[in-house]
Amino acid sequence: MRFAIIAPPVPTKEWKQNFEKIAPHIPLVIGLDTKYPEEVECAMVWCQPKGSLTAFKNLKLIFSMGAGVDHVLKDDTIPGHIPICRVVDPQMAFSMTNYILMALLNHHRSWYEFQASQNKKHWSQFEFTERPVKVGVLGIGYLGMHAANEIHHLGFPVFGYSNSPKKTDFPSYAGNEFIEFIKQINVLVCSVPYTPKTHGLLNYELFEKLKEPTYLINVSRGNVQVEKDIVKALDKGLLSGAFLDVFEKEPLPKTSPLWDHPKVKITPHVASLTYPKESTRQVLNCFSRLEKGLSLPNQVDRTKMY
Ligand code: OXD
Repeated sequence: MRFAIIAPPVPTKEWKQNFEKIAPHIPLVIGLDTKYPEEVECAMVWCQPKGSLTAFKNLKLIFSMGAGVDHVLKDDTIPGHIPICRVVDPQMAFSMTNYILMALLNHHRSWYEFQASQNKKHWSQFEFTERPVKVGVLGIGYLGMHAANEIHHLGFPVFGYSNSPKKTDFPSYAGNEFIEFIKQINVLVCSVPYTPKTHGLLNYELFEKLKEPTYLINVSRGNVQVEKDIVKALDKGLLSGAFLDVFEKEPLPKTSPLWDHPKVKITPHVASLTYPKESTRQVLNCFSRLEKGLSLPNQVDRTKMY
């Protein structure tokens, strides 16, 4: 029996080191170049090439090395009977929440304006006040809910939205209450999974329905946003700014107008990185439960795509 890591776009050295430390008895294959494909029973994946997993005829488990699973599911050759599980890690939630807080607080406390003053050696003591923020978290799954709770506990007004109703400590909306949700807010944090339903969700039509100029923070997936619509909405004042970690095409092409837009802040898909040690612990636990015929933690529902 072997495990494999199929993750062409990411460095795998740390994953390999952790795996070999935690499970020295299990041979690990990195990439697709193996003489023993039929021995691979578990594949840890991030953006595997389409069709690549079919070489592993005895594959029993697929484990997403990231919180999102769209990168796994876009490969429609994966046989339906193989369970897919994903990492759900409190440290990732901590990191994601801190990223969202960074974006939120920089906006709330006029950080960019103070920076501009500093560049001019200008003492702008009474020029910028705290911006009143009403934060909407679109997508209150594991990561979104963690962020929403922390922002709520800091004392900011928070509103949540999810597909199905959730029990929350703050007002939340579900299903066809979307318009009601976006009418409450002036900061929109997007943390939905990427599915056919969320494709292009952050578009001009939605921005036009916002009640107030809204600050957009997107930490979900680039294809949830329509970048030309974001630029248009910023220029028309429907959006007051955008703090973006994900893009329709990554790396963001040098020709993108987002790079130079004065109201846009960009980070290169780093809002929450996966921690190899905890992910390795989770994949080994999943596999051992599978072998014992037990239920699998954080198994993906392929019809919902999360
Ligand atoms: C993830 C990501 O899905 O980093 O974990 O985007």
